[in-house]
Amino acid sequence: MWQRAGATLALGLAFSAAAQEMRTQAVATGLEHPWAVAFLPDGRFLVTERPGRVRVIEPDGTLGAPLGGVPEVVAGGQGGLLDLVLDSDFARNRTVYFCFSEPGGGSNSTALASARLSDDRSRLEKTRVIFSQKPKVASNLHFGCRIAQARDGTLFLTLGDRFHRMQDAQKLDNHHGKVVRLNKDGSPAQGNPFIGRSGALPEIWSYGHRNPQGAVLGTDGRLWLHEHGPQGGDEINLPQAGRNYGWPVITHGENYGGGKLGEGTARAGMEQPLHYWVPSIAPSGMAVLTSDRYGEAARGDLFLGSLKFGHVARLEVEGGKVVREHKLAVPGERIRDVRQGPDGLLYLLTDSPRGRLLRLPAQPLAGAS
Ligand SMILES: [Ca+2]
Repeated sequence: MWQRAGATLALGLAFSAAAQEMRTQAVATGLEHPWAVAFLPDGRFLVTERPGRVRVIEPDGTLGAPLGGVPEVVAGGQGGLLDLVLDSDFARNRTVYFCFSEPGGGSNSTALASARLSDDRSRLEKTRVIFSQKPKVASNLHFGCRIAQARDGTLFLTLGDRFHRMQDAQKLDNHHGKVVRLNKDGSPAQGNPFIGRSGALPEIWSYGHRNPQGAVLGTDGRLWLHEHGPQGGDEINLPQAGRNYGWPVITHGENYGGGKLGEGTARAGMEQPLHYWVPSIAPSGMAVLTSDRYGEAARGDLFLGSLKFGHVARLEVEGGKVVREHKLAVPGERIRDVRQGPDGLLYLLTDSPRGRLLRLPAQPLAGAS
């Protein structure tokens, strides 16, 4: 079912009902709940596994030993070692950023670390936790934890509401249900909207989020984000500085087991999503396609994984709006991550105790002539 906030199909927004089954190639197998994949300049891959490992994968799919230098993570539920990205200057500085569930005082929270990949690729060096979400909570849910680096080098990090603390998403004195924007050393980035406001944390970029597990920089340099709704109401947002994205006051979802949540779907001062799903697809991972490997019309589209329905959602974007949705079927798989490789092809991670790194070979996409 395809819907768009504030509009209906009567406005002429098209969608393709049938899922197109995708050809896939397995690059690597035997990964335990892989969460994020990055592409090293030499053709190798860097992959995180949720229980707390980072591995190098050779171009032929051989898995390397877990890297040293990874901090202790709280692995369990949705938590563990989660996202990882290369610094935009990785070729020179070999710096990576990764986020994870950080223990502390019997509780935990999302944290962001930087490290250097050793020259022999056997370990992470100079590992440093540069930011910790506050406060820590005893929960194994809703860590958020996607990283996107802006063109100016600052880092966006998505932070979940930790499930038990959803009301915190509307308050600025904590990091629950927020997007933060940080310098490479973890300090608040210049220009953040709440710097200098009493009672507000200076790292905050936007708020009123629930559990964002997808973040990517668009071709226009803006941050695109998706977030899990409760039962229905997964959203696409373009988080802007200082804006309130509504959770848990407004939502297109409902309580688990049914029942109204919040105050409905709209309220003054709260942003509407660009796109939403009822029922939920449970989105994770997101890429913007900049290549022409799947047909010229697919260039510039968003691709995001569905944990629930075994597909990749392709969203056609025009003028900063989502205008059409297509489903690319990858039957039987929970899709945890979607990235574009340096070869212009899309790569997926499947969420399973025997997870895989998949490549989508060049193939025309339906409706992408
Ligand atoms: Ca919202």
